Amino acid sequence: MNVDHKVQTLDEFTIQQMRDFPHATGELSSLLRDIGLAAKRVNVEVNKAGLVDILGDAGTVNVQGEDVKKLDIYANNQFMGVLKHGISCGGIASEELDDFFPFDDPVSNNSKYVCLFDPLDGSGNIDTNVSIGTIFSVYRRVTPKGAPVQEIDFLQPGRDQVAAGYIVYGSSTMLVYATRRGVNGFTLDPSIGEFTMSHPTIRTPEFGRIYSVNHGNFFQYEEPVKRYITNCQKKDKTNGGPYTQRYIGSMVADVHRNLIKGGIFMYPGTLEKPKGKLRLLYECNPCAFILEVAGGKATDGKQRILDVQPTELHQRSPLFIGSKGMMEELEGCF
Ligand code: P6P
Repeated sequence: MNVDHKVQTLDEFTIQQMRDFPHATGELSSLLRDIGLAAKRVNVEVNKAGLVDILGDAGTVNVQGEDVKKLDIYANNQFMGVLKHGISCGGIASEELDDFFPFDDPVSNNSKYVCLFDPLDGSGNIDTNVSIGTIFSVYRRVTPKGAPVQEIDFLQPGRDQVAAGYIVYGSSTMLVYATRRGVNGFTLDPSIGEFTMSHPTIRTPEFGRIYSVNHGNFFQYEEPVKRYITNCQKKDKTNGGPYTQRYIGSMVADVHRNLIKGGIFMYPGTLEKPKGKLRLLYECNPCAFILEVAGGKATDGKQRILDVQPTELHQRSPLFIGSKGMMEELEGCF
């Protein structure tokens, strides 16, 4: 009797990954299932856009000085809740929290991992029904177990991530995550309420024809960036083009499209904001980890994103990320 399912759910896949590792404790698998559960709860509220009074401004401002939408808070609390009551995470850092949050209970203090989140990236798009997303990053704690996690557990370079992923709440809801073993994508199947494997072993094309950048800042970018963007505009059939410019204004949606189709996403620094807008720890690092595992590249314009040594939880970084060949063309402009 064949009892193997053709299409694995996220839970089945994470358990299979654990079975493949004899020494696995199951903590990472459990943590990823917790994230999948919180994502399903957030998805229900995101899909109710406009139908409930959960949308709109929450009347508060987060550490970034941005108006916080109620869904930001809801999403933050969902991810915090499942991890605090799980067995795998000692504490989290989040775009919606001024400081890191140690769970500080006997089970959590003996857990192996810490998580960082952007609970709802692109939240400025919530009220106009544009795709938004959650981004997450997982590290082993570096401080001794048995006591609450400390800030140093969160200030690790991105190359030390154990896993990273995102959920994109779009025309369908997808969870994509990477470990060193590969990048896999799971699409939420509403008929069974489970994320099911839809994009196994994702590899990003070495070249694409999509470049994503906010042209409104063009004259504020440094010369090499302007040179690369101009080169993109000059592409035609004779030199690997023509390119098309696609920019949703929701990083998860832009990065996901380019991961699948090939392309480059850029959020450069500007004269006014040399470090750009995106957050290193819970936006740049997880996306960079995913792209590198999928065969792409990610830099801050000067160095590999994953090699940057963080000094602050909410520090910003310029970000250039995408297909290897396109990233090398960009690097040739510096
Ligand atoms: P701009 C959303 O607020 C976000 O953090 C990313 O998701 C998105 O890529 C970027 O900002 C858009 O910023 O300045 O181009 O509107």
